[in-house]
Amino acid sequence: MPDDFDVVVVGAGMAGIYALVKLRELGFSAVALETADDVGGTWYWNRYPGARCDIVTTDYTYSFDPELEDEWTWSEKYATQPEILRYLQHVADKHDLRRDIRFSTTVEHAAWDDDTARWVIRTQDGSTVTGQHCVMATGCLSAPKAPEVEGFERFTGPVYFTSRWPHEGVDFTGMRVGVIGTGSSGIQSIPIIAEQAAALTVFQRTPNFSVPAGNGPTPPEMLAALAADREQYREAAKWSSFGVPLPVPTEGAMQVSEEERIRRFQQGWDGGTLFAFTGFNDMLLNPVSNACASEFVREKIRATVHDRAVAEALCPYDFPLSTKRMCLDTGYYETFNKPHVTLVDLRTDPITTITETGIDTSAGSHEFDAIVFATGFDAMTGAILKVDFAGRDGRTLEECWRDGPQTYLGLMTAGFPNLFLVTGPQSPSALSNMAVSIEQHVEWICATIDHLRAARFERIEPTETAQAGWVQHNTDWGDITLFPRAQSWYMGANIPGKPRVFLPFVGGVDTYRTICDDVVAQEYLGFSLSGADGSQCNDGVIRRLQPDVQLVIETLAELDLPLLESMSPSEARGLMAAINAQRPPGPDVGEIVDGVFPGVAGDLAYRLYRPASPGPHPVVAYFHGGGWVLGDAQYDDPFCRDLCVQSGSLIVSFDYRHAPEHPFPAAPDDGFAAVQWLAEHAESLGGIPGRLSVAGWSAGANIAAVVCQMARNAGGPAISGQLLVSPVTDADFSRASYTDNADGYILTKAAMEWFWDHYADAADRSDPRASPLRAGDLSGLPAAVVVTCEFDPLRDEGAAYADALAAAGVEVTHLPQRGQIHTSIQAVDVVISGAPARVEMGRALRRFAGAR
Ligand code: NA7
Repeated sequence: MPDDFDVVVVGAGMAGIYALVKLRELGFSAVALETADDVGGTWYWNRYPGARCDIVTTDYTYSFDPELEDEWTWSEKYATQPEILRYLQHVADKHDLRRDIRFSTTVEHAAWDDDTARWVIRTQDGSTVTGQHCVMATGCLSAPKAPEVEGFERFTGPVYFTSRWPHEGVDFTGMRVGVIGTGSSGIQSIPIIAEQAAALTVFQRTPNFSVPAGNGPTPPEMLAALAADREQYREAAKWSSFGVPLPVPTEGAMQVSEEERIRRFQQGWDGGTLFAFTGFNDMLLNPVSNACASEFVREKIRATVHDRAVAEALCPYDFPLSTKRMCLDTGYYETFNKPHVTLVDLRTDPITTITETGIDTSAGSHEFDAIVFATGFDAMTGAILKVDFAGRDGRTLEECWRDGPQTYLGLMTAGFPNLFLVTGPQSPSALSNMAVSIEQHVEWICATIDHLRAARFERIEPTETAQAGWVQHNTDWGDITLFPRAQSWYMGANIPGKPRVFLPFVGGVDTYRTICDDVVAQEYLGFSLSGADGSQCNDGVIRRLQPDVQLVIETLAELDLPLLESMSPSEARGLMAAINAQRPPGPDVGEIVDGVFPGVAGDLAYRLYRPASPGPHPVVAYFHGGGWVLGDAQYDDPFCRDLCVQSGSLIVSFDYRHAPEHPFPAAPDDGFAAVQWLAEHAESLGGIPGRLSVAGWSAGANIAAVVCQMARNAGGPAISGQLLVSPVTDADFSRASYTDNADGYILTKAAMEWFWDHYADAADRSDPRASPLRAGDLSGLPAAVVVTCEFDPLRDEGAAYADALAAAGVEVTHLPQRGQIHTSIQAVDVVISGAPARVEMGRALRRFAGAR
């Protein structure tokens, strides 16, 4: 009979240690299986010279045992590997964990036996243990990458890997040493190896950004913040973005003067932390802000390294700052001023082979006594996939993850019941302070196992729906950042053949913790729980909105604004003007001209946006949103600028008379007058005569659609296309999107009723000039692009209009927008996830112009 446990933990590093403590506390039988002959994980293996933590060590500690804080005093701001290893050994000893750890034991294979509801786990010596649950505490950066350099085995001298450094240390005194790799491990070890070696050659494939660590005793202000109120400090860490309490920035880097920007960059630089550039809130979102910070660091490199060519070779240009993990160094760049240190830039002089005596590059041969590989890890998935997992249906984990990891919350995988991942892919993991993330995961996992026991369930497993939703959400988060622009291990790009997907969850430790808590609060949403007595499954997707849309909704909710329907039109107009004043301005255009045109009942304003390119340009009549009640020609200013830039067209945003002062049909009548006027004046405005399209958002899209029908009915003017963004097309509140999205997504059903009540009498609402979907004949209308948003009460009527146009033979493209709400798709520079749709809209207008 194999040994049987409630829980088998794989790994006895920081995560495995805490898992054992917690499981024991809850009365579960547990064993940890560990390859090494001691605890420590990362801190057991990575013993290379200069190996240190890159999070201030007082933050990189357990919080579960407050006594530890008194028992342990860290000697430095960034503790060395031996000191951190001693700390972890101390914790293991203090909690008497070693009796539950089997050292020198490597898990090779694990198969789920559904009949017994147990994982059958085989180790390298052929022995087997079973456990109801298996907890992978194998770390994110623990499976070293293969050397991947031709001729690797030929070198006759010693070869060292930073990730598997000899316990007795290495003395490089008097040696000629080659180091391959300039990530964190290379950058930490190179200055120290240079102190010993007679000659050091650094082989650099991609230069990295590194900030001086400013190491020394822990800064008194950090100790004081901890000492003042430890509990509060730890709580703040748990609810922070990175697992470290930091001030939350409120400004983007481009919102301050250059002088102020540089001042704050310098302040961050002097602070000596990984978070040197988090003083602005857009560093990982806005390429322009990021480029400024990148150049700041490059300037520092140029100012430090004397040889200009070497300095330039050390300057990173290939990826935005922080999209590969930032490094912290002690004298790294200065090392290249030493006469015995040489840099080989592998981008211009690649390695051709390793030989018996050294390394050949395309430009020559380098002789060495020792070679050091600091070439990194198969990050985040490598250590998990090293175990050959066979799940419920016999499918292997490797097979299921062939196109990238499939997880729910980074905690579990469908088809693999009771298999838990600590800081797995698609959780904040490597983008956070691991100590904080490990504690959160271990606590969530243990509470879940405890819940199963209490509720008499034997198995838990995510549903395919929940998992697919989470994988999408994780990708959506990555996509609004600059991370996918780097060939990094976050993207799996450092391993040949590894799928290129963004691995960690980038929404922040705080957001992630809220999500995990929400899942539990919603009866384990997206998990299926089963046992002899029955089963439970509240299936669903935990986050369906685009991440930035969710943030906008949360931010507005915090403002606790009055409901639209509780206000008078003039109060609503005042509120919207105040909100709009806070928006980012949108992109620069060539020129903006304000003017007037003759509306049906007198002059009305327009605002013209001219592209920077030489004219004449195609012309677009644009109608703003605001439910026929709110707004003016400048109401959608950022969106109009963006449309102008994206389409290369002259956008003319027209005012029209508003309800309730001027109810239906004043708005479409003015809209039609505007289009007629624009057709006649296109040339004098700098447009191409005859190249006229219409566009609008929301009620403005309603006007645009109606104007197309009016122009068709009147025999002109000729309109070559209509871009309808979240259009109102019908006064029918019974469609599913009105029920599904009645509330909670900014534009509510009640608000739409309020708009309609001000705009049109019941009798008028079926007039096609109010509800264009009601037109008997939709044939002969201009080509249309209809954009609808998933969480918009107007979604289904927009889709219905697209369908009806298509049925009438009109050329139609329908662009449904996943995870967007009525007000998000045109929110330029606020909702980044809407940017691809805005590019599509620009293309549509270009197509219309070309198609005439
Ligand atoms: P990293 O950060 O993955 O760095 C590995 C380095 O090795 C990096 O500069 C790589 O260049 C380079 N590398 C990898 N393979 C090769 C080959 N075949 N030829 C030349 N150069 C190569 O690993 P680290 O161990 O330094 O740090 C890992 C994390 O541990 C770190 O981020 C901290 O969180 C702690 P590339 O950039 O791929 O061109």
